[in-house]
Parts: sequence; structure tokens; C-alpha cells
Amino acid sequence: MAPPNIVVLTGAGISRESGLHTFRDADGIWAKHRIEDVATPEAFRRDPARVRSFYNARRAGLRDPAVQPNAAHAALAELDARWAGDFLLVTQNVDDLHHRAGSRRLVHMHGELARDRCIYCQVVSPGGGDLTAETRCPACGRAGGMRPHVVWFGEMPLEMERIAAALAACDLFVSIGTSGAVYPAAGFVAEVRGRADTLELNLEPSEGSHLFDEARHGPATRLVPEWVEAMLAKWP
Ligand code: BV8
Repeated sequence: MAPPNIVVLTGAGISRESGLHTFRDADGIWAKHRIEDVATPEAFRRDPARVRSFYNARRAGLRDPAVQPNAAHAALAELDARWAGDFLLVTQNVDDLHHRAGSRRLVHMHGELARDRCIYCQVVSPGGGDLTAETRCPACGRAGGMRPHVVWFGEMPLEMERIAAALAACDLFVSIGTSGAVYPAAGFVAEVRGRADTLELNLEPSEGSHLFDEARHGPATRLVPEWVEAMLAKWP
């Protein structure tokens, strides 16, 4: 029998043990900032400096040498490298820890914190330093229009056709480190349940826990390596 086709969805919880804050935990990002002030197109139109400062601070946090991929990121990268069936890792995270861990069959549906996008020509460029009103687009040369390449609330997530195709073909859907609060990602399990096996690996029950065939609760750095090891033992 062929190895099952797998789709894995991750959220901020998988990066928590790397030292990055989640969004909705008590010490989370939305406990310190209002979404309406920093993570919507209206916020950027109203006060671009405030939005750029919010993302510049998170970029600085991501460049902290103490922030490294953890055992959960590494386990998913190993599964990606060794899995003979279809495999797609869909992350809501805008950090680069999955890529740095070695994941390649990877989609950043909410964009990537470390990359820039020009609102005039839409070209995405490798970011890096702080974004300011003076930052020039390397493609069209214009200043004043550079934003982080991140999907804000009210904006369409990226690569949705590719994600829909993978969900339609998957036999196993695994959700890791996400509260199941943000759509359309939170709706994926409802899309596949009944047709694919569904598993939640999370520190605590998510808002959609009841929709999963199985839910295991604990830290990702324990649950994810255990799950990957069992999958690779069953399908060498
Ligand atoms: C859109 C980038 C449509 C920015 C983010 C109904 C249907 C469809 C849409 C909506 C709807 N109702 C409302 C909407 C609109 C909205 C939405 O869902 N709102 C919510 C608040 C109700 N959705 C949107 O706007 C989306 N776009 O729908 O477009 C459209 C259609 C046509 C044309 C145009 C548009 C866009 C959503 C994307 C927004 N951008 N991020 C940034 O990062 O700054 S969302 C943000 O939330 C992050 O991406 C984050 O990943 C995401 C989800 O949060 P989580 O990752 O789950 O993090 P959270 O803190 O919530 O949870 C962490 C979990 O980890 C917890 O469960 C915790 O227990 C666990 N955990 C903690 N530690 C550990 C752990 N687990 C394991 N181990 C640990 N150690």
C-alpha cells in the first residue's frame, strides 16, 4: 500500500519553544497590539510608520541568534525529506524557521516577515533591514511603498489553489500549534474530515479540537518528533 498523502498545517505554537511569541496566549502579540492598529491594510494606509515599526521590531526578534529552529521544525523537515508520498507543509507563520530547518515542500500562506513587497509594482524582494518611508523598491525604484510581505486581515492568503489541491488529495491532515481562530486556515479540518484522517498536536485543545479524529496535547517539541518517528517507522 502506498504511503498516505499528508498535509501539515502549523501555527505560532510550533515556534513558541524557539522563543517567538504566539498571538493569543497570555503573553502573545495581540495582548500588546490591536490587530486593527498594525495588521490590516487600513492600518497601513492610516499610519504606515506605526505598522512598519511593529514589523521592524518582530524582524529584529527573528534575527536574534537565540531564535533557532527547534526539534519540531527539524522533525517536520526530516519527514519532508524522507516521505515517499505527497507531502505539503502549510504554515500560517511568517517566521523563517521551517525553511531554516530544511523544509522544502512548504507554503507560507500568510507571507514571510523577512521579505518586502512594493505596493506600487507588487514585486517581492528579500527584506532584511528596517522598513522606512525612504526604503526604495529594488525593482521599480520607488520609495514610500514598501511593506512587509505579510498577509493582513482582510487580505487573501497566498497559494490557496495549491493548498486546496493538496487538501483535496490528502489522506492525513495534521494541525500543529494553532488555536484554530483564523480563517481560512481554521476551516481546513472541516474541509477534509470524513475523507482524510485528522490529527491535532497542540499544547491545549484548539477551537476546532472537536473536529479532529484524534487530538494530542503537549509541547510541539515532544509531540511532533514522536509523531514523525512513528510515521517513518510505519512507512520506511
Ligand atoms: C481572509 C500575518 C478573505 C500577520 C495573520 C470567516 C471566514 C473567512 C474569513 C473570516 C471569517 N471570519 C473573519 C474572517 C476574517 C479573518 C479572520 O479569520 N479573523 C478571525 C480573527 C476571526 N481572516 C482573514 O482576514 C484572512 N483573510 O479571510 O480573506 C478574502 C476573500 C476574498 C478576497 C479577499 C479576502 C487573513 C488572515 C491572515 C491574517 N494574518 N498573520 C502577522 O503575522 O503579523 S494571522 C495570525 O494568526 C498569524 O498568521 C497566526 O499564525 C494566525 C493564527 O494564529 P496561530 O498561529 O494559531 O497562533 P495563536 O497564538 O492564535 O495560537 C497558538 C496556539 O499554539 C495555541 O493554541 C497554543 O495553545 C499553542 N501553543 C503554544 N505553545 C505551544 C503550542 N502548541 C504546541 N507547543 C507549544 N510549545
